[in-house]
Amino acid sequence: GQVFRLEDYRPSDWLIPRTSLTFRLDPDRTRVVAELTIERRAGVAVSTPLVLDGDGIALLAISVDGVPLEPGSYEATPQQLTIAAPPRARSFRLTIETETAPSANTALMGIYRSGGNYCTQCEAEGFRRITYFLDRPDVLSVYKVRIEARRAEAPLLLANGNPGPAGELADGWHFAEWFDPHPKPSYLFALVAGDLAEVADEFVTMSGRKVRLGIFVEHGKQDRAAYAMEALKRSMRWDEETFGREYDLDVFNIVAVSDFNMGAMENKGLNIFNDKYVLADRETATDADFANIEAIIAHEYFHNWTGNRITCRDWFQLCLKEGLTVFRDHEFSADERSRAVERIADVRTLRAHQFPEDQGPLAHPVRPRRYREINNFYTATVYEKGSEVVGMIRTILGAEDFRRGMDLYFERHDGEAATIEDFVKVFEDVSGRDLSQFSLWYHQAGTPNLMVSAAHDANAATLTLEIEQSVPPTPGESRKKAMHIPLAFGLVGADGNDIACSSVSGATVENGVIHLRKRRHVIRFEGLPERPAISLNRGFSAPVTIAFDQPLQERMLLARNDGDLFSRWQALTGLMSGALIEAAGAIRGRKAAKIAPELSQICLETVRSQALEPAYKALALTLPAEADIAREIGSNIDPDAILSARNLLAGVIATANADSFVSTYESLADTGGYSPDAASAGRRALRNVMLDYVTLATASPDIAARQYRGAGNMTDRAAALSVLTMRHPGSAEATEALADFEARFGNDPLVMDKWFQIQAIAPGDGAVDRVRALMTHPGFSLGNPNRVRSLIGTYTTANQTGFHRIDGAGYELLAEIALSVDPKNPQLSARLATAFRSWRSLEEARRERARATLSRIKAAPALSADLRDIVERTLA
Ligand code: B3K
Ligand code: ZN
Repeated sequence: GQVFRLEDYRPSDWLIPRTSLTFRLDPDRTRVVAELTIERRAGVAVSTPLVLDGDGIALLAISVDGVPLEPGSYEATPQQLTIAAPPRARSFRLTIETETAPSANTALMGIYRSGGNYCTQCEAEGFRRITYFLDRPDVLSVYKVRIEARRAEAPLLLANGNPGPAGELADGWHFAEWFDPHPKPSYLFALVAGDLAEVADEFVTMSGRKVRLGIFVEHGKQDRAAYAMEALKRSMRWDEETFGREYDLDVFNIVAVSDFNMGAMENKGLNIFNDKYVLADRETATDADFANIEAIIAHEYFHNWTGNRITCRDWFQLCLKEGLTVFRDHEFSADERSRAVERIADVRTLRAHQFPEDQGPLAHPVRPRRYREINNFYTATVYEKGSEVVGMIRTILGAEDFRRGMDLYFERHDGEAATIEDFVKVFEDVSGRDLSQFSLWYHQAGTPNLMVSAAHDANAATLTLEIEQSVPPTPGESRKKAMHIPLAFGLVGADGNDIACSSVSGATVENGVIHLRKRRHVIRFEGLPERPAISLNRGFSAPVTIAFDQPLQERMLLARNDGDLFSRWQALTGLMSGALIEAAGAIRGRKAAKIAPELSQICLETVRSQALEPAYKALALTLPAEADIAREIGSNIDPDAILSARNLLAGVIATANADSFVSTYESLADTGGYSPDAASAGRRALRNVMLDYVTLATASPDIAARQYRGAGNMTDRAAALSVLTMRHPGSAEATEALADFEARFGNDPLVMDKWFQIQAIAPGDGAVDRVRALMTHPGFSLGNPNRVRSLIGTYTTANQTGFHRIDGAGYELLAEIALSVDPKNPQLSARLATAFRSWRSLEEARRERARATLSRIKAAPALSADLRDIVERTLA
């Protein structure tokens, strides 16, 4: 496939200031008339040909300024339209009529059908499946859209911008027009037509303008959209208050569809959502679902400024909108919920998804320099690490200058297609700081590691910290430069309080942040007669790994007392990881594994604390996932030993604290009322963590079965079901609960996704056959991305022992599925195949099986560009 390179960027010769589209909708023969005002860019030679992008386009007619083009004066292939000698006038009108079959579109890019409705997805390069266009984000156009449809089939007709005229046509057809005054790139185009129910509301902006809000869902599901609407209004207010950003159209619409390749899409004024991230009520959605809905509604809304008003010059700049918008949605959730809990959750996500990417064959910089298939770059690195980089800019500048920089960004680049350089420059300009070394975070792939050692000299009353940074090699980048790493820290005294230390040398230290800029720093703190416990990377100020052989006593002090709650959590999690790695090693060497009793004790103190909130306690008591432990071990991974170690540690903590955990579980009992708010969700989270421990301690399914039967909401029901299937697989209680769940929710695909998910996680060799059997369930379909992700995605990413079965049967199953999905939906098959990304860190037998399966996929005929790209990079 073709390789696209950042350095090859050049502006388009042609512009399209105005686009007028008319759709005549039909499932099999949708007609599209595109009337484009084409303008030669100043300075471009008159003889320059016009070349428009297409993807599978069937051309019916073409004219220039109303005159049909002679055959031979243009060349139209499904992939491209070329007019070798366009008119000499600076600007002309090009009219293109094409036809497309939405019902045959299984790739879910361009215009397609979902649940009997028409909808579109154009990012990144889907618009070229609708008509020929300059389908690149730096070509901004003002769109007018007219939709014609049979009223009986599609009473609702939506597009971007503000509504215009609408009315009846002959033969039961009708039409609606939409006009979007804001110039936008084609990837933000959207159209929806069909029969959906509307939940309507209103928002008054900071300057007093009324905005009509609509959320469109399947008939009968209106009640389930109430939370999303609430979240939307809170997002709109928050962006005004926090960033001074006001909404800019008369209407804001959200449509929920059930066939969607990702979470949601920020089309101007018409967000299209995976219904999983809109629909929720107590009976059908968990607290995690509610939190995701809040975050994604906010994320897409925030794109209106970071993405739509200011868009990307080219797709290499994807993190310009995505990293920044993730940063904004994280901030929103932190403000609406609990900052410490949000931070811990975000870092867990980063480590679970971005770290393995950065440490494996798919590693790439936050701003990549080359790609073959852009759809494969909507990654955790671009999104989550991209957000961390924005967070570090704020840490370096301070909140005030950061806000001034954002203000300048909006002022300077509104209406433009910008670059990462533009973004970094505004912060340099407002602060007078040099961020050139810092910019390596955008350009250099890999997770930096800090090797830390500490020495205390009681006589001199000094503490010396030696910190050496290194970035491991990544594909195509063997030599790395030293980065600017803002490392927040604290020195904690024996009483648990922070010690102020004003005399530091060896690195710049500002407001509790060490600025590492060289490969090696020797940092000396003076006036410390006693050795404090060193709390490093507070708040996770930099996305790095740290190797620091810190004395156990210090780590326990931090796990009990660190004033920074993120770091307190980190200290406890670190102790758990240490114990798990040791136990996994012992189990593999067939030796007895020992667990220090203090660990259980700290867990108990954490649960009993009066000061800590339940959501924090729940996170603190959750053991690192098997994949986390595998990542920390790093090589020669044996998933079975890791699972055994994890069960061992969970059992030790459960048994040591059995009584106390039972009473905590009981004290948090559901008293009937239900609210999805963060505090209530935190209590449920803690109760459900306790349920797992209590189930382990009692070695009985009784309490979980009781919780299942009495559950008043989906959070408690799904948690009980999952404890039953994990801890007592095959028991009468588990079987009964699974059957009950299916009987209750069999007709609700989104809820059945949980049922698939819970069974996909249950560990061990039996998982392969279980997943195969579930694939024949009537509720399952390889055609729907949500189903595939729930069953197959969960199995391959969250079931380490099941997927990495030593005989390779799990890999073969994934290959089979990826190859059968690939011809229909390449984005989905490519995403599935990323489950192989850490194959090289497995122990030898599994590694060889994984290699064989990957090679088999690679050799299969007619792979999509998407899947080929992932498989080839993974094997390279
Ligand atoms: N911008 C979209 C993602 C589009 C993915 C295209 N393959 C959703 C988001 O990040 O908000
Ligand atoms: Zn986004």
